Amino acid sequence: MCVTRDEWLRTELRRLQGRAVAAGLRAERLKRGLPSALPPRGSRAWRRTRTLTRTLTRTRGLLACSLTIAVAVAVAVAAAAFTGSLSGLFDQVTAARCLLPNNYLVWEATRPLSDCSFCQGVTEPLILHNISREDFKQYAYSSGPIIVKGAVSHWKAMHKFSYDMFKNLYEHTNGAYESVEEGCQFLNFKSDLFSLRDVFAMSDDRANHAEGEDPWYVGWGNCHPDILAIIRQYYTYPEFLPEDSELPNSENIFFGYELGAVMHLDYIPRLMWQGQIKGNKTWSLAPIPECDHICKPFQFYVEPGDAVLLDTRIWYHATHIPSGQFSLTVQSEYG
Ligand SMILES: O=C(O)CCC(=O)C(=O)O
Ligand SMILES: [Fe+2]
Repeated sequence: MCVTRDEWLRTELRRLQGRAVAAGLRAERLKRGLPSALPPRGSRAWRRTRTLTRTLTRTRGLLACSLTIAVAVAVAVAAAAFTGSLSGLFDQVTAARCLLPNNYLVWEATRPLSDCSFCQGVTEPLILHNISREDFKQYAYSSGPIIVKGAVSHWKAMHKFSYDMFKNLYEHTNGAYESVEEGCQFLNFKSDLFSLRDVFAMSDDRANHAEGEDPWYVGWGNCHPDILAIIRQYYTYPEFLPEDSELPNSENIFFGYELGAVMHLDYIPRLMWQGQIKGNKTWSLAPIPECDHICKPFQFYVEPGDAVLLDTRIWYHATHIPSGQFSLTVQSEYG
């Protein structure tokens, strides 16, 4: 089943600890943990940390390499408490050596705290049927989760999209793999496949999850203009989304067997929508840790043809595919 949010955070912290020790930080200081290195809540230094984390959140995209921001913030806050210099603090953080690639743990450690009204009392998705754009207005831009049953069942993609179709497209389009490597995101989750080339180089048996073969599950963004033009012939944006909503200029595909996506938050500018094209999928949602005392985790289930909407920036989410089924999803954003 899915990794829980807490298990995932623990694993990431252990990995961070290992890399920090390997990079020369003293183990006994790290053992006390990051929270003990941070100033008491409400103190002046704590307020400075919050200002800094907000600044970092806004400027994250500009940082050329990822720092171990969590560690760097703790060290820099301690230094700034001595010197009282906030600009010095920022310089120290941005000048630190890279210990980690830019990853979810770093993002989690630097995101602003959230108030919990978005998840209070939410224990299941809102389920809608045949909703018009006009009727959807009252739900649009809510943090979700919402399922619109059968909303994409008319897409031609329901019959057309498959592993082989995407393999064929990527193998026969000049510069297609490079476009993902250079300009789009590839997510391998728990799979041992580290690029789209690896995905489409799998044996037929593994690709079809034949008996005895390891399951796999990946997601990636399509940003090659020729590929986008072809695949967009087979789906459209859900008709109920507000006419004036801002949309990104590419869509993502998630596909594979069993594993699904590990528990994570997304660092994206808009709300998420997706159309479930093949297979059933279980979603596990958990509130962000600061809301654990008010909000509870829960799961729900989607079927082929359903659309799912969720603010994946504030709901931790993981997915799981029932054994033996192949799941394929088109995913994008609106806001
Ligand atoms: O569809 C999935 O398995 C994961 C999707 C996801 O993480 C997202 O849409 O943000
Ligand atoms: Fe996500």
